[in-house]
Amino acid sequence: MRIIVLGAWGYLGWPTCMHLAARGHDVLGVDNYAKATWENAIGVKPLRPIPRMSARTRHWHIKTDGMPDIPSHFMNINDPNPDQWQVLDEFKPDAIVHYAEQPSAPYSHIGVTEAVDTQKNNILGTLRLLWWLRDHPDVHLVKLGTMGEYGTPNIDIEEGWIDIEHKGRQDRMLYPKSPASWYHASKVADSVNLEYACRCWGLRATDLNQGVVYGIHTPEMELADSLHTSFHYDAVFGTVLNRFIAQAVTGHPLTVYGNGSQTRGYLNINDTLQCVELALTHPAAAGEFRVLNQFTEQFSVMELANRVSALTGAEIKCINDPRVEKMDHYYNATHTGLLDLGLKPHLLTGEVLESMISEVDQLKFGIDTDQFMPRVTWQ
Ligand code: USQ
Repeated sequence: MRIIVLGAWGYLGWPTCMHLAARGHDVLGVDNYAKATWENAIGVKPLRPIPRMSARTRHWHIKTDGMPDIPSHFMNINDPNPDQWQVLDEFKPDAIVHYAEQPSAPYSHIGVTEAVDTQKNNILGTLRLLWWLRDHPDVHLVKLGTMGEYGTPNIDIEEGWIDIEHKGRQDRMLYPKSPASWYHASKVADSVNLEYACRCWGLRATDLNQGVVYGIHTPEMELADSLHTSFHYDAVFGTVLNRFIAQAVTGHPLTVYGNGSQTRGYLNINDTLQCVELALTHPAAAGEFRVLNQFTEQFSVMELANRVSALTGAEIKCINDPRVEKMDHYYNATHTGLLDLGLKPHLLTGEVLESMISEVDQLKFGIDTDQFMPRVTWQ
């Protein structure tokens, strides 16, 4: 297939480019390095410096033999210049994987500038992409959504749609949303716009409502050290398990927010790659807005902390929750769609945790422990 990856420089974007190229697909990686601007603005860095796309492309070419190259292109999808979309016209993609969004809930709560920036970047960038797709309705859009769109309702979470009976009448409607941050609210708006574009213009789209991702390593990174992806452990861009591991190897207490009973869906970064590939190779039908809940296991934050602590001896510290989120809540989310398409989950075994701990341990002298405590609050 011919596939464009938007947001190709990111934590998931670059491993996705490599995963797809290694399987023989022709990939074009697109990014505008906005993430670097957001990182600089708040003074955080990934654990290892991340080469620009041109360097990655070169290293990939040198290290792989017979695999397709990964060309890259600089583009801000939220730029109003209509001419820039010509690159997409010329590439003639079968599908577009869309990761090109501000990915952090805490970032969107720093202040009004960051909240507006997040919603503008995410919602309007996606809207411009939908207008390009309007003229290319056969191109399948695989868009990264989030489980945090649903919040933590006191009923089971379905995959995007729910059958409702109300006053004796029935309908199939989008599952009600209750976002957990301004960032999650931007993803809700994206989903509404995607569904409308499929209904109105007959587009084909898959919304992958992803849980919290963990992991640092994918098989393609074994080809060369320079092919690694970004790993954040700070309180803004780091996700919880990645942070706990960085805290454990530096002797910092594990920062459990509140009593740690908040439960979420989680998945290994390697399963993100598998899920995206499954969505690409089993496209949504014309006019279909397909939603797949993309996670493999549910954990409470305290369960994760206990597991990291059991392997490392790290202290667990419950601190005031900087977010507005429920404790001791019901959580049961359906996630059968991707399993039905053939997903073979990599579960969070002791072995997987140990290998993550050992990889981060080797890099521990680069960790800035001042970045562990949360400084952004929701209220
Ligand atoms: N948490 C702690 N201690 C920490 C960090 C987080 O207890 O040091 C808790 C949070 O309060 C939250 C949970 O861990 O309840 C998950 O937080 P997170 O920062 O790992 O993830 P979140 O902010 O929810 O966002 C991440 C990604 C986002 C993606 C989302 C999937 O950054 O891009 O959309 O996971 S989900 O959470 O399912 O919405």
